[in-house]
Amino acid sequence: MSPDPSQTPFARRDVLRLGAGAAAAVVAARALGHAPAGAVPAAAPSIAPASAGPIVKPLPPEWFVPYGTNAEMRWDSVDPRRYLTSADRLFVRNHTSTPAIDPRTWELRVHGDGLADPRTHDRAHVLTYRDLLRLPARTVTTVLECTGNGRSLFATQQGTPASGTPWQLGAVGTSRWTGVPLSLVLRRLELRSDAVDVQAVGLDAPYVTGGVDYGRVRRPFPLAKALDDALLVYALNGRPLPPDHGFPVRLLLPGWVGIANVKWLGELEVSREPLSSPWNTKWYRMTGPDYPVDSPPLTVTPVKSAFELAPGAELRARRRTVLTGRSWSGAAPVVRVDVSTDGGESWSRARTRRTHGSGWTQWSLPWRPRSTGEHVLLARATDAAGRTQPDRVPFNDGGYFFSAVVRHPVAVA
Ligand SMILES: Nc1nc2c(c(=O)[nH]1)N[C@H]1C(S)=C(S)[C@@H](COP(=O)(O)O)O[C@H]1N2
Ligand SMILES: [Mo]
Repeated sequence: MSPDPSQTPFARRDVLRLGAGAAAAVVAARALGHAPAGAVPAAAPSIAPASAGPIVKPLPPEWFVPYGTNAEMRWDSVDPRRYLTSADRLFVRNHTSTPAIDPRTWELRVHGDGLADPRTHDRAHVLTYRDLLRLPARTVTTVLECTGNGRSLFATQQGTPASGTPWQLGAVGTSRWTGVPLSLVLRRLELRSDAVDVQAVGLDAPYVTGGVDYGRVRRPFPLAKALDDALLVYALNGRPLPPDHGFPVRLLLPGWVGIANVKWLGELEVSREPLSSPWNTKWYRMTGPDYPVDSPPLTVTPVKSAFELAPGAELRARRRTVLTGRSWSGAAPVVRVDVSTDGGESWSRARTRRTHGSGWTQWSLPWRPRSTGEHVLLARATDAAGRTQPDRVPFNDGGYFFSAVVRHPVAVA
């Protein structure tokens, strides 16, 4: 059958045959029924969406530590009985502000010379929210973590502060994400065999810092990742994406640094040439005396661990407590966690629970502190790829990838 030029590759008759998942139907009903408060009605797609606010969702102080347009999850608020991070507890990292986007006018523009039928931005292939919801979907459980998670530990543990949001360890979560495989969309559009890169562009306001306008948040990634496990995500834990987490659609690159997961996705450029943006050249690369000038953009996240305790948490002497925490890695499931309750002198293997998908691994270790005073807890994880947490990590200017074993003080009384 010859292609009908009046039909987009995502025309109704085409996708009905494939059928839409039940999740998509529910999400569509919810999201299209209630456009977000403050949504721009019937705005022309080229008009920048209004800002809904730096962060829209409530940030109760018992769950979050706020930093302007960012907020991290408090580890002492994590319930050891719950594996998933709920949408209302997931950290937020906004370069600017959460935009209000109307799903009825939202579109994803796919263009570039890497497509078999190359298109400029103005003549892009257009995918609407409804188109997307009608395509076959996949759900994955995976970790989402900011590249700079743990940044403050460069100062507190290694004495070399790095500039940027002073995250402790809470810029991370594990959730279930539902969306359409990007491979499916790209294969329908048909690629040239020499296409190499895809650039994802967000619809939030251009990022201006230090008097320089860097344009919209955007970051390229290799086509191989796009065709592997990248998803165009529209649901978080079975519900429409919340505004702060990218409504109506975000990119998900499982196992990769937070910045790769572009929120409020509006555009994908597929190119025969390597693409770049300040988000893979200026930021989110290792720079500093210990790194070569041409160090590559950061992709897969390292192995890390956190206790489900506040720093300096108070514990009772001579009473059995169960220390709990979680460890994660962007490369492979965590297979082993060792915990020390005496500042690293001796170690015990923690009991680990089942890892779901590429999510984190929960662990526990009973402990009966014998003496009062300050104790230092440590947890060191190892993943199935054989990567483990070092005692120290070389400094980098951006304060990225603090994956050293964290010294977690507690007060025993
Ligand atoms: N469009 C857009 N996408 C973005 C960002 C942003 O500011 N704008 N922040 C990135 C960064 S640095 C991180 S860590 C994650 C955070 O995702 P979350 O806010 O849903 O937790 O989104 C990424 N995607
Ligand atoms: Mo991030």
